[in-house]
Amino acid sequence: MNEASASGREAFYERLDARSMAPLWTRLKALVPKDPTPVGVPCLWRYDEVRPYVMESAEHISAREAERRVLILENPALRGSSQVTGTLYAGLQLIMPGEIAPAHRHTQSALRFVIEGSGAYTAVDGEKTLMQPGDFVITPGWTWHHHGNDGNGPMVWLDGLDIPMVAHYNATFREDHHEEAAEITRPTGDALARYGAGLLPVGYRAASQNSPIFNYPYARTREALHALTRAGDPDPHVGHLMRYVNPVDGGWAMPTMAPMIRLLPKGFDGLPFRSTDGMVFVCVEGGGSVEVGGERLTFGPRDVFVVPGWMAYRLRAGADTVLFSFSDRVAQEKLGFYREERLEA
Ligand code: 1HN
Repeated sequence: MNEASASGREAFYERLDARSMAPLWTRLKALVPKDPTPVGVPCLWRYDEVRPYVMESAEHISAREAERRVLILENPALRGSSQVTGTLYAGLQLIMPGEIAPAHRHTQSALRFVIEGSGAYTAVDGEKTLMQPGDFVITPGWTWHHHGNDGNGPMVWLDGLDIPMVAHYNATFREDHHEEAAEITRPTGDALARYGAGLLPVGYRAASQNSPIFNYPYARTREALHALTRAGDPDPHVGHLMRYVNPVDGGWAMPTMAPMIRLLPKGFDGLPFRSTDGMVFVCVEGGGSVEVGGERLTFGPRDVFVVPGWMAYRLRAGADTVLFSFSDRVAQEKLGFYREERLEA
């Protein structure tokens, strides 16, 4: 191309720009790359290191004043965004004895994974559930929820929310309840009894896309995981990997976030794996390492770590290790985006 036509092109682009138009051909490869560029970086919060900050937050603000006393876990490559991955939010929430985190509701779905303490409850849509370490708890979008601590020690859990996903669609709403604690209309344990025993009330019609079970107690989960280890070898890439299920339709427990839990037997030396969903992990028991992006992060109980989507990673376990995780996989699957790859060592 000669100089005259090059400058003619540039002039053309400028005339387009003035009309809020642009040539696709200068942007096409960036708009539609060959494969995903990972968003954010691998990172890890060691619980022993962050716990003092979580506890100190109680000296600075009450749950009432804060509404939710949470320290956001922000991906170091996405500072200021409140994002832990490109599509997910995570934080550590603290509730002290006698406190109530007031009732509200919002479009976003939340999940809780209990890290430390006992005696606190969350109330969701008229039912309270007591939370124990390792319990997985669901707060479906637009349900009234508040938390309280009737115990005598601090209670900490990991919050996972689909905030960036809802923000992407600009579909966020919130409402504060007129009372601090929303009305309780069902006995504690009702949902688990009705929906969590391999039974369903005859004629039951799902009211939402969330599982009607809103607390999956760790004691039951743990028993299931250990039964798997007696029945066969783990998957060489991902270990004994299970997902939390909605008993109504067999699908994922939540519509936007995909919660899973896995057991890696002592000595597990996983083959590399990658998937398009960025993952947030919590080590529940045991310990090991994740090799990702040329570094190795070691983790133990209560540590939280992140593997960005489409980065290959290898999991290793130095003891029988349980890992909880969540990602946007369920949304990606529904939209037809999800891909995974099992790689060679
Ligand atoms: C929220 O409602 C909770 O209910 C936790 O515990 C974290 C982060 C942003 C917006 C709402 C909760 C939240 C949140």
